[in-house]
Amino acid sequence: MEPGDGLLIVDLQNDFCPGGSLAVAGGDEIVPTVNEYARHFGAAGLPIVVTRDWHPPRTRHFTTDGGPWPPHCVQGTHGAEFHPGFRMPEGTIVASKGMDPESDSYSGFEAVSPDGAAMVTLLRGLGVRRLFIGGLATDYCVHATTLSALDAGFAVRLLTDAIRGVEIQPGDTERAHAEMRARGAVDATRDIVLGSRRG
Ligand code: VGL
Repeated sequence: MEPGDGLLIVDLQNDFCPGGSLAVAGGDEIVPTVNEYARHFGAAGLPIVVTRDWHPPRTRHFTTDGGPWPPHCVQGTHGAEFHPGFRMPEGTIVASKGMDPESDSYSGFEAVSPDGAAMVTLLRGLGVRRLFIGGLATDYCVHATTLSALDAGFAVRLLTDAIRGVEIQPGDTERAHAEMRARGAVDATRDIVLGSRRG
């Protein structure tokens, strides 16, 4: 970790964890590892941004309006809250996406900060050049976010011990992972990223 690094955690919300309406198997298992990354980035004074899916009750994203997914992460509901074990250091910025009822908004780069800044503007303003990405789900929002980050010119480290896939079709997660790698994302784990700072 060095100046220019930033942490981006995607959609670590109740509805994507076991018991939620669009649960990712083992989605909650990444929470302690995500917390460890967040603690280290926070202690190093490096930026931390978290996205949340933040849908209106009616959106073409939901099966109830002809879309692909059961209703999830509806604004103001328990399912839209972050996993209760997720510890966000002071200064963490929450960016919201999925408010447009006409758009799926898988990518965290469609999210906006509380003061309305687009993700790319926000990250550049924070001085981020290399983005460490974790969260849910590997084969949807993490995948889309990673490809957007690469397209926008950020170097990407994919935190493979802090992501999980939905795996609607067998192999989705591995295919997504392979594409992210092929496009330039580099796998990283706790030992590599935090190795020199543990203890
Ligand atoms: C997601 C499916 C539908 C995600 C969001 O966060 O990966 N997946 N909406």
